[in-house]
Amino acid sequence: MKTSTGLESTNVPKVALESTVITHGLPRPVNLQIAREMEASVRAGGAIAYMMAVLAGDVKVGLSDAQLVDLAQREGVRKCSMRDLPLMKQTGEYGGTTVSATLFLSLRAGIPVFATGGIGGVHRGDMMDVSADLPALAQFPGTVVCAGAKSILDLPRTRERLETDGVTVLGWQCDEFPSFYSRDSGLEVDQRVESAAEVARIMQERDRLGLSQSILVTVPCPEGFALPQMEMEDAIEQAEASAFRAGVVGKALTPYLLNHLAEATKGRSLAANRALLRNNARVAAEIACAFSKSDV
Ligand code: PSU
Ligand code: MN
Repeated sequence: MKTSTGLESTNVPKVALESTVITHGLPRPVNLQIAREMEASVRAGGAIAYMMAVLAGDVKVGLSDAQLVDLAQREGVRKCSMRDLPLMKQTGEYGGTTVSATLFLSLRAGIPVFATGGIGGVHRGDMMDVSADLPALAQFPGTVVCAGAKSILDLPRTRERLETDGVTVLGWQCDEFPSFYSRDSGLEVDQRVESAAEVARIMQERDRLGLSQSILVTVPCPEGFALPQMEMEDAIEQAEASAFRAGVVGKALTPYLLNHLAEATKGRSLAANRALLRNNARVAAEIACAFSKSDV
């Protein structure tokens, strides 16, 4: 199949990578190192990595290392969600693409799987602050490999909303919906899966049925890096209170909270974030390989 970007969607395993996590979700200079590690994990898993981003107004499906370095170091990069996509050409801006934008762009490019850290969802405190990631997951049939939702969200409401929207939530060798830094949450997944082949079969069946929703493959943070849920809950509550006092809202909220958490955990949240991003990229590559074998 020829896709709209001209990329051949044959059975070469491909994995897209979300770039907002690089441009806005991680501090410098480690953001660049982690981006490279994610690409290396995808390659080690036998797939081609495509970092998705917008450079000077143009959508890019895969970046050269020089482009990646520039994006990771650049000031004033836009956090490019679905609503921002049609604006970028006009403004000529640089953008890190969020889960919603990456989902749309990767499917348009014929890439069926992408890896990220955590999806957006329903924010704590402000139930009207709902990420565009949720409607995008309901609308587009991708496969998103993540460690659950961002831990700073209202997880029960986010989980509920995924159910309402018909998004299939799989647990990668786990029974509970992971809570990003922590391996558990008390919330259930729809189905536990043990292997990439299982995920590939579920993707195929979704496509055969003509369903339009995404499949969310939730992968717990690797043991040894994961943090206790109780400790993170306390740290998140303090970060939320601090953001409220400082009047931080909207797109600025996630970067503010994540910085606060990294300080509160003396860098352990960042180490967990790094480990889970690498791991998610590897799992995504395994799934892409399994799916490409069945996708002829
Ligand atoms: N998870 C993180 N860091 C991030 C994000 C998620 O640990 O920076 C980004 C992702 O790109 C996600 C976006 O799609 O936050 C959602 O942002 P919002 O809540 O503003 O929709
Ligand atoms: Mn929001």
